[in-house]
Amino acid sequence: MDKSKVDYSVYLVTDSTPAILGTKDLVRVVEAAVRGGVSIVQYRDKHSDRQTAVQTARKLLEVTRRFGVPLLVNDRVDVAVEVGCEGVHIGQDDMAYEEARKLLGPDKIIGVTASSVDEALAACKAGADYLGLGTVYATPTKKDTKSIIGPSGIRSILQALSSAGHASIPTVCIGGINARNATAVLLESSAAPQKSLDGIAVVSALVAADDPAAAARDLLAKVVTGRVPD
Ligand code: TZP
Ligand code: MG
Repeated sequence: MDKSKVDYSVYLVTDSTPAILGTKDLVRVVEAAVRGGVSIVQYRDKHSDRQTAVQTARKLLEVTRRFGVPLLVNDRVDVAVEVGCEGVHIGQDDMAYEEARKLLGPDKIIGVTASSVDEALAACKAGADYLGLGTVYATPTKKDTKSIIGPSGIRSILQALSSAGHASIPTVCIGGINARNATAVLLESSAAPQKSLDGIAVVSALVAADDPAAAARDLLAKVVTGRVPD
């Protein structure tokens, strides 16, 4: 995989809790969502033990490889190393970027969460491959979320990235994004002509959907219309 060619348009972050997944099978949900147009998947699982996480990541990797989309693991760098997936996503309270890079090597994708201009610039300087910006809107999916920054907060970060010479780092936003608000969020977040978002990251809009393939198709259409060219 050439990490400079990753498509961040519709970024699926998984959740295995009954409140969001219901009684569905996670691997089937991911497969349907990827069929519908999801372009990158992050396996996020805050509850399973290591062995279960490794098993699940392997099953997801079998699906994502079949469709040629990258699989990242949230937080658990050791799990990503063990299964050999395409990379990780780390937050501000997780393993430091430098340590993750040492464990993963130069070719893997490391994404970093940023909620402020300072965090975004620091992640860029460290060498992050992409940024997850948010939280855009409060969401029941992540109750401990630090800062709700709205589309205007995203726009400030994009402006600062551009001014600091980091206009080319891919960015997605996360938090309360769904098919109803995706187009508006993309437009309102944009700091075009300097810098716009590359895509949207969602949990419940896909994982809780009755028809994840249709939901992914719908989100992709919204991204295609809402994304502002730089
Ligand atoms: N990080 C910030 S908000 C969030 C994460 C993982 C959860 C987003 O979930 P949803 O269901 O798309 O609002
Ligand atoms: Mg984390």
